Amino acid sequence: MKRKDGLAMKLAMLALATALVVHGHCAFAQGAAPDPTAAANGYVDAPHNWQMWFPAAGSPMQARIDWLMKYVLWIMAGVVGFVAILLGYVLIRFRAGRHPKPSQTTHNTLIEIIWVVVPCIILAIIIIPSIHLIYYEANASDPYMTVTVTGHQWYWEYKYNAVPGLDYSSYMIPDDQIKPGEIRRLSVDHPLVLPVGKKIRFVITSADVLHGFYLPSLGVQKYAIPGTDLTSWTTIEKPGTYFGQCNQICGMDHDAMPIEIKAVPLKDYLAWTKIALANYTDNTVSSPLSSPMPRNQLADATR
Ligand SMILES: [Cu+2]
Repeated sequence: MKRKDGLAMKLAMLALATALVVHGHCAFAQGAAPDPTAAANGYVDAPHNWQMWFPAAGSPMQARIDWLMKYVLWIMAGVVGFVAILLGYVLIRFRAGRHPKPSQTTHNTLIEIIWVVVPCIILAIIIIPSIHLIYYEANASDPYMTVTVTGHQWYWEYKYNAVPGLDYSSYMIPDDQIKPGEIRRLSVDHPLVLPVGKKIRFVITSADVLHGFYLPSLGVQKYAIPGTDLTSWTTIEKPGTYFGQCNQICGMDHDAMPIEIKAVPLKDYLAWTKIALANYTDNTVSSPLSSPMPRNQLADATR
């Protein structure tokens, strides 16, 4: 009996010690350095079911693109509506039953002047804001920072030109490893982290085939072409998580190379670069989460 008590006491002490260690470990984990990209978790920009328009603009570029799209759309709706009304009027008013003997008129100088001048005016009011936007988009000068984006089959590589050695790969998280808070087929293991309120230039290229670097809510869409650098830029207005996708068919896993951006305040971005430099140097990050061909494995597993 006494021996049993001793054993029970020892077990109780072991349990207490284990609990203290586990608690201590948790306390340590909680007390660990805060995630510098946490500020991006409040606002999430992702596509949703039955989405009809562009996503909410996250940059001045996309706000202008959105405005121009709607401006041209309403002009177009006016032209289509006007032509439909004219056609309807002609069909009813001049139908054979009502007009058995057709008019032989072939010229009307006033109408001919109108149908030349009015379309010219419509083209002018479309082309002026369009050219403004093209020049605005093309001006990638004086950025705060430049990121070289390289498309690979099938992942993206991000190189921070101003932070020597910061160059890493970003892979989609496979469907079976998605955790709460992540979005299936959009979330990645290592997102692109950028500061808000700063002009960011992207130099976009490819290591193998054509890819497309497309960020719908930030107004960026450029081909990634092997051997060629194309330039685009954006300024992200508020912290958040922004998603994009490769939009140039690039092979079997074209849909498995999404783009995830964590936009954070400048001080958080600078804190993140230090952590990233210690962990993501010289593109040595090969994802522990996925191989470059997750679909292949899936196909093998289900065969
Ligand atoms: Cu691609």
